[in-house]
Amino acid sequence: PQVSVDPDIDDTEQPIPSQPIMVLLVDDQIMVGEAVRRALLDEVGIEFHYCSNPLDALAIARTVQPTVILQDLVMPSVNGLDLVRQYRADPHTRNTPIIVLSTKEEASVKSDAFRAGANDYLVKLPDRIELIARIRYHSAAYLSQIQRDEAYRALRKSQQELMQANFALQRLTNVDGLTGLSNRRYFDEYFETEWRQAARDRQPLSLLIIDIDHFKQFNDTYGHLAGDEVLRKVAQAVQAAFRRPKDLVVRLGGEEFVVVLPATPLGHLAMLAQRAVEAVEALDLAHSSSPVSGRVTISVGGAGCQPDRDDRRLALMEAADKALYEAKRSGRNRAVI
Ligand code: GH3
Ligand code: MG
Ligand code: MG
Ligand code: MG
Repeated sequence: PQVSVDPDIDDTEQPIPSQPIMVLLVDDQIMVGEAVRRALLDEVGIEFHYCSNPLDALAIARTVQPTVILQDLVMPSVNGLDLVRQYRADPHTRNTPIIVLSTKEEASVKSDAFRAGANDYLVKLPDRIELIARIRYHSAAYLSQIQRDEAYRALRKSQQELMQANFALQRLTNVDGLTGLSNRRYFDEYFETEWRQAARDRQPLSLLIIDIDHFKQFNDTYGHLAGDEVLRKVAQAVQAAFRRPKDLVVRLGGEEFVVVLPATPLGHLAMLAQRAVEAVEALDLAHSSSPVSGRVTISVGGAGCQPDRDDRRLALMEAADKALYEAKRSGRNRAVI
């Protein structure tokens, strides 16, 4: 059955579980502490913490994690403004709303408090209604900011996971499982792209097709697993022989490989193909049933051209294939361009 999803239902509008408001009052006068405690006594959802020694304020703020700090300015041991600056510098209280509570009414003092990082300023002792309204207002703003931050982090995390999954999928789609080289699917894409780029840039494009010699006999002699190991080693050696960033080595299928060489003129091709032949010979892998040299060898066919129309692309493949056939026919373990 179809599950219908109502686009008008917005998850973000579901009721938010109410978190308790935590008030931390820092004031050296016990009487102020008592007055605020009494003011908040019957308030639902407000928890009150009081700190009379400003030297303990930062440590208490870190443990209590208040949703709002009520901060006195004039205290014997510490300047309240310095304390406000310290809350702001501390990662635990960097964004915690701070309401300064002070007997001072001068504009310049208020201005200093705001500049130090306070969010609000109340002259002591404010009336109960106003105090509670400000506490609720600042706490709600703070808590919903925290929720937005968490939702944002969750979003970022799922975006990252999606990107990783995408990356893994790309790999599965484009990479040959046995050798780790690019596969035929990716070759088709890359060859087409590079062909068009070369046509635009008026740059030559070359191809090498590589085939392991007498590989059927190798499997028959040493077994399929040993054959797989040879495929991996040959792939590695050929890959290592082509170092330019745009060179692409592909396992076309079976024991056949192709190398795409953008911006490579035909004149360089014989040398590059020979490099691959020698790299595989240098692996020195025994192949006793090979009539060529008793070692695993490859034959290489190469062709290059100046790309123009799209429909000539196949002709380049065919030319390289023909050259490979010629390399096989003339004795293997060699390159023909
Ligand atoms: P030639 O020198 O003319 O290329 O002879 P060849 O035996 O290499 O050519 P042929 O096309 O007759 O045989 C290719 C062999 O490659 C057949 C198959 O057993 C082997 N082969 C293809 N894919 C794999 C593979 O994934 N693993 C292993 N072990 N062998 C493979
Ligand atoms: Mg004081
Ligand atoms: Mg073959
Ligand atoms: Mg072969």
